[in-house]
Amino acid sequence: MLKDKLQNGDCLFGPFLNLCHPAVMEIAGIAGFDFAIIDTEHGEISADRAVDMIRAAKLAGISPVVRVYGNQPELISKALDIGAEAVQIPQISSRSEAQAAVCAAKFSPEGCRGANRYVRAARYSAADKAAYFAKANQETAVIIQVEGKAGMDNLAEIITVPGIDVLFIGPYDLSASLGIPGQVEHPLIMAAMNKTMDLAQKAGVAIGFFVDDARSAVKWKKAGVQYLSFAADVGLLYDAFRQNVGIFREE
Ligand code: 3PY
Ligand code: MG
Repeated sequence: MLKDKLQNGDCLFGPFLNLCHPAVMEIAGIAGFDFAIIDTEHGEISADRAVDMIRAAKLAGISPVVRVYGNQPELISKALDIGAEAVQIPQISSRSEAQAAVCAAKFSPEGCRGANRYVRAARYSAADKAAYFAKANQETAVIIQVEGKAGMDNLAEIITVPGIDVLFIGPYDLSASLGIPGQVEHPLIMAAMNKTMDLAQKAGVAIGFFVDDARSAVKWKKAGVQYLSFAADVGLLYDAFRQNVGIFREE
């Protein structure tokens, strides 16, 4: 499970998936990624398609993460009910928003996640009744995305919310919020990352970061970032297509 690996101190690497086919998830697993993020925020994927990608992930030995499209309890519980090992919540800008996200991801007494055991995550009721709810709280991870100026200003309070497994910085939205859209290598973004690393280290929370290329992922791995989200299936496919078309046209 993704959460065990994070707790072991492993550094995890995985792409966003915007294409809604289980084979894409399988290929990501076969290629050796640790996790893949099914992107229902920006991709074309809905929960009814995500579930087959989660099934494929389990077969291919890769951890399925679902990025929901908003900090809404029904989206968060649905992602976990269909079997995501982690839920990733975008655009968190205050302590109370982070608390609401964690609450929606945890069953009582730690949170307020809607309780239902006739779901895939509870093996459609085959899981032990009492054990399922406690186990789900322990095993599933909550990844909070801070990606705006307000969130950055409130980072010291956000990071102390109990139940956050990864504090993830979204450099693209952050760059847009800082008035430098797309300049993800800008010193302001690097300063935000350094601030996050300092605070996260003190709070004992793992950090996540998005990178467009594998070399940057290596750089952040060496700096101690534990959850590296790398590009997206569509961009990686485009790069491979383009590179091969280039080889063909040059001859
Ligand atoms: C961002 O950079 O804004 C993200 O959400 C990562 O894809
Ligand atoms: Mg974003």
